[in-house]
Amino acid sequence: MKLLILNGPNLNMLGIREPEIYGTETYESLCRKVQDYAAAHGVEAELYQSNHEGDLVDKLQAAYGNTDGIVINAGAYTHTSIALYDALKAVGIPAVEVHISDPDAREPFRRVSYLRAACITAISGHGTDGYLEAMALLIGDGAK
Ligand code: CA2
Repeated sequence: MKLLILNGPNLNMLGIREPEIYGTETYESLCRKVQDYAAAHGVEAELYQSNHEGDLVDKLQAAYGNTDGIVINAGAYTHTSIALYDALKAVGIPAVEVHISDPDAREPFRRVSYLRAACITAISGHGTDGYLEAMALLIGDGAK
């Protein structure tokens, strides 16, 4: 089984600023955590981060036909991107939306997600553990 873990703009800044919102873990340690979890569950995980909307669309399209599940934290594009919604619908791969913080408890403009309707579910406010919860859901073993 192959999973794509897609991260959008500014998530490469994890652990560098705003630790009160996003915690102290860096993007590199998130990658390690995801890879360790994948190895422990016998699945392949590819991680990709981009600050560019079109790159994220390209990566989703490239997953078509070779990927079994997608974990997507599209960052601020969550709240703006019809292109990412269309790409998720186009590839038709089961996807889970993840947010480290709880966008619903923050500024009103974060309460809209364009991606939610193209995903099985959304996991928010569980820190980086949310990525593992999303992987567990896609793997189907309910493990954490
Ligand atoms: O809570 C999340 O995971 C978000 O997707 C993060 C996005 C934000 O726009 C969404 O509303 C919620 C922002 C990612 C920015 O990450 C930073 C990390 C460290 C320092 C500054 C930004």
